[in-house]
Amino acid sequence: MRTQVAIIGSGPSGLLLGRLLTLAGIDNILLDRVDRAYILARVRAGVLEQGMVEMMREAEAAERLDVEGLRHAGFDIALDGALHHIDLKGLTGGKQVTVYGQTEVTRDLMDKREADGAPTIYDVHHVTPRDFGGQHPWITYEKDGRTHRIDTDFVIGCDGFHGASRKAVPPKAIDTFERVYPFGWLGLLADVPPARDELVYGKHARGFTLCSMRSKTRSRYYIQVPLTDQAENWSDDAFWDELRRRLPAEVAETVVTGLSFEKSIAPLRSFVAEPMRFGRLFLAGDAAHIVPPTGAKGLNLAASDIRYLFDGIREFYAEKSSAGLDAYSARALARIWKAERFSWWMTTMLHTFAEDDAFGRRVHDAELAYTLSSVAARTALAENYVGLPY
Ligand code: RFL
Ligand code: PHB
Repeated sequence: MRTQVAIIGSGPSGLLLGRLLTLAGIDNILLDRVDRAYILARVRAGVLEQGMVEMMREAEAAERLDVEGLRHAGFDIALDGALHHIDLKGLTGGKQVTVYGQTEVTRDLMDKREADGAPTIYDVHHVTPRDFGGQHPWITYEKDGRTHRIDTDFVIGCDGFHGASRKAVPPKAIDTFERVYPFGWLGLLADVPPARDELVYGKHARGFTLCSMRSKTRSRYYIQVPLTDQAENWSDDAFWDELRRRLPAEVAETVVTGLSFEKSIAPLRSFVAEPMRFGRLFLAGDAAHIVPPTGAKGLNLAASDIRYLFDGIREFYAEKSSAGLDAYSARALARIWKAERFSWWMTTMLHTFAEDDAFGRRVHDAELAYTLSSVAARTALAENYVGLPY
């Protein structure tokens, strides 16, 4: 088999790139180690920056997003029993975010891909990029007990943090930077109306909370838990009680409880791999970087990577120039590191750290108190939250 671009991973990064390439007349194959239903069962991001929304429009996949996405002009931070409003729109000169689940983004892009007749090969094993240091890379993978080969111009690793692409790079060619946080987020999804119209990020002595949503009838809540906790040991009742205990009374009173249909614990991690290009192998999205979810940046960073990468690939075929591809890693990393900083900052400011001494606790509290009290600090928060320019 031969294709112009072989993409490993059919998450949002791979699907978005695939769709843009198909629209540009560049043929591509997507490979994933699991199947469509499994990918669509993963519950992840919920907040889209305007740049991501515009990428979906460019991909001609935003019909449903434009109708069902909820535009949010701000959010609240809960502290010491009170709510403090962050007026995103007012502080950024009119910018907003859109609440629309990653699952729906993925479904919309998969549906377009199927309508395009563009190939996706699911349930593949042992995907291995080969000879990407030269001009003629190829991939091998196993499916149904047989080994297959794809010859290609480029291999794109969109296979997430645990994928095979980054691991195919010789360790001495790659630098990694990592911070693992000493807690996780227990998330719950339920078909109940959200507590409020906007998101609430809460800091409390018992730990962080987040009140989010997927729609006007579906809520997504998170609470900070120790990494030693297991989701199956948290009953719905225990979750709702703990959530309400950490929220100001005016929010706790409006939390509508109900049966959960998803409950899981996500660890929090910051991670960057540099560079993001190795000859004709390119990394994008979670394959190259991870942020803790506090700043809602992971999916949005995947979108900016795909912006730079797609422009580079298109330029390569249309103008026979590799300038965009040569610049890809540096352009992407410049934006990634700013989002890494912001996500780390939001995380340290809003969570409780068991190992903090009294000085550390006071400084974290002062960081938040300052942010809430200063227009300059709230403007910096808002500017980062809505998304820095591409
Ligand atoms: P994905 O989504 O992990 O997709 C990778 C795909 O690659 C496949 N794969 C392989 N295929 C073949 N061979 C292999 N060896 C393979 N290994 C893996 C996988 O099956 C999968 O289909 O990466 P991608 O496309 O880069 O997308 C990144 C986003 O998923 C991620 O950054 C966000 O979900 C992060 N995130 C959030 N981001 C936001 O922008 N806003 C948010 O509000 C937000 N909230 C979140 C989040 C992530 C969370 N979790 C669970 C980590 C909330 C949570 C709780
Ligand atoms: C979500 O709705 O899943 C969500 C929203 C905002 C975040 C993280 C996750 O910062």
